[in-house]
Amino acid sequence: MEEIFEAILRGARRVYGAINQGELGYCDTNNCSGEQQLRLDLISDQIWLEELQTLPSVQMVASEEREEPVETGRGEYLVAYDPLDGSSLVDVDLSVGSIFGIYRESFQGANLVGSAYVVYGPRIEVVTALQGEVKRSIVRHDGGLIPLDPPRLKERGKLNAPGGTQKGWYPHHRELIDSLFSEGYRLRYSGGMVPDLHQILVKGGGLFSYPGTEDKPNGKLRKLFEVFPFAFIYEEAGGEAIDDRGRRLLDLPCQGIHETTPCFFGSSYEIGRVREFYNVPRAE
Ligand code: P6P
Repeated sequence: MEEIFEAILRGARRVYGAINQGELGYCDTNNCSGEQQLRLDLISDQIWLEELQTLPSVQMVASEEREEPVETGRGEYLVAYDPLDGSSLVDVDLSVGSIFGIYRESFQGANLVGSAYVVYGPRIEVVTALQGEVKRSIVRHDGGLIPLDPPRLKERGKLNAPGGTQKGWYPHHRELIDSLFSEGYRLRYSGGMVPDLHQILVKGGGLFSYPGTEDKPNGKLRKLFEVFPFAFIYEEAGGEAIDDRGRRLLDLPCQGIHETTPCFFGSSYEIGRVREFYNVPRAE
């Protein structure tokens, strides 16, 4: 597993270099979720494939930007990644990220054994998680690491990151979001999943939600590349991560590698509020 995290550190600096190449524009292709691809999406994807495919511990990689997984060898791990999440925010110089889920045997939430994400912002930060351990570091431009305190979610926080097109929110979801604001929560939503979830994690708590909506009942965020890796990190940091039926996200089955799910990540108080407004009490 260590060699995978080392590859992520190497790739992070290469992707950051690509981000700073200038305006690269759009391709005339779409990804499997029907989103038009930026040249930066494909460049980042290629960087991650190059960094991961030669690792002896990896047998297969799957990318949000590729239809099918790529067999790379006979190693123990399968790596699913979102090469540059929120890439459409680069042209307005907002923070973006890369997300990694490390699986054993198959691409299923229950088989996730490690996660990591990179935030490309005023600095490059990397957060990695194994069972029982979350680490956070600044990546220096010379490749050195500056360790930071591990993030830990308190019982409840102050931040509310409500995703999804509000026009399509179900009434009970709107009531949930409004109830948090009426309790004084502050809006923190950039449209970039990685910085938005990183902010709540580092500031100690709150709620990030990307619900099912009338136009997208299964939500937008992808299980393998985005949802499962962050669910693992939030749980290891003392929080919770559930879907709109109150199920633990990491328990959800995954039939297709591009499947999406409604998702809620947060401190236990806020997840309790989700259960209340969605009428999905915690299983006894
Ligand atoms: P919306 C970026 O495209 C992304 O996949 C996530 O990073 C982000 O949380 C979400 O979409 C934003 O979606 O519908 O709020 O613009």
